[in-house]
Amino acid sequence: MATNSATTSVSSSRSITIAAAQLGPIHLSTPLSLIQDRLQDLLTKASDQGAKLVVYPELALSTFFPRQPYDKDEDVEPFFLPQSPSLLESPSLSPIFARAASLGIDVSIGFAECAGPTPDNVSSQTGVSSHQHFNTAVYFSAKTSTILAKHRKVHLPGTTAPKPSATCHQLEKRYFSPGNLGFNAFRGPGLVPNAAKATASSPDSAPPDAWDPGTGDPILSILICNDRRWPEAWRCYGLQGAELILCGYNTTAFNPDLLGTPKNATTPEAAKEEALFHHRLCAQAGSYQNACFSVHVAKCGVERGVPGREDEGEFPLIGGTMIVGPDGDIRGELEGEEDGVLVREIDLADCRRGKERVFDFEKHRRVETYGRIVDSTGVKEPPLLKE
Ligand code: ING
Repeated sequence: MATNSATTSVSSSRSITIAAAQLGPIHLSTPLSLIQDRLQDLLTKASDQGAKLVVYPELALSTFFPRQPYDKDEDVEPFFLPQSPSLLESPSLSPIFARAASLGIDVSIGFAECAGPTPDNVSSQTGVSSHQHFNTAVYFSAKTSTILAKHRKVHLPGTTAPKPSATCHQLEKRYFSPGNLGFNAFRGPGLVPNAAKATASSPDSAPPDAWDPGTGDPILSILICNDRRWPEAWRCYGLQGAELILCGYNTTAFNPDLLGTPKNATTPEAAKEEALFHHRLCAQAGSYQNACFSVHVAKCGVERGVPGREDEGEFPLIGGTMIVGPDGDIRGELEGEEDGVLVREIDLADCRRGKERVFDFEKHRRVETYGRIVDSTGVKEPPLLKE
């Protein structure tokens, strides 16, 4: 069990001790009960180090099943959590939430969500399922014992159909619909003392200038894996004053069919190093450019298991679990690719420097020049030059 903690001697009024709860591989054959034991064990380890907020990876309740081509609904459905009973009562999640509530710890966790039958006006991803499926993460508040927020992964990498020649696949577009909830920041109650609260004179619909920015309950946001590669996603949260972004991921270490083979990274080892470089680049840039903390939590190591076949198959996932500060600085990174917790005390007041100077959006952004960002989905090149 890799653990790593560092605490500062002086706590400020907006300090929170947070934990990244990294998971080693979950194989196709790993029983849910064992996964739940591992999640509980990480919660205990984080609690023992004083954490008040624990972040688990993307798809933390199953193997990364989009690496395999499934054709039948009944083969895929078992990976998904049904909405009813409510997620709070879900047999898969409720033991974690119950323990978190008893420890007074907030939890963010990723899983495959079944949102019920596909509405008539929505085409199911590829006909693999008659249900609407999302790659989802929720935030559970210990103070209120409720699920405060849900994010459905917007950016789905890979393809809808397996490539015949591919050795491993990235089929999230086959099994999930793009997230339909957008990017909505939310506040976490009970995490910092003396947070400014809505009062009769400044009800929760009060205009944003009714209170000093950065004085309310912490402004939290959720990204899932590939979302972190898209600056637009980060900026949607930055424009809501996000102070801490929670991001779980399952990132492949070697998948030439998905990523191509760069000239300088032709071996699996070199490909893994490149994947780690891009992971850190996205995390540090996103935090810096939006003056916010971010915590990135891996499910990592080599996942195994191929449905209907004896051979185990190998799907290597990178580690790189880390906590990044609002200046893009890495506050801590976990070694290894097994279950482990990275605990850090962070002071949200550190965000003010960037938010009130270099990235004071109100002062420096020029939205009248940004039209292309929402008007164009793909690239439109300038016209060719004449001879
Ligand atoms: N996985 C990967 C991710 O975005 C990927 C897919 C890997 C895309 C490497 C590009 C480069 O981290 C998921 N699950 O999104």
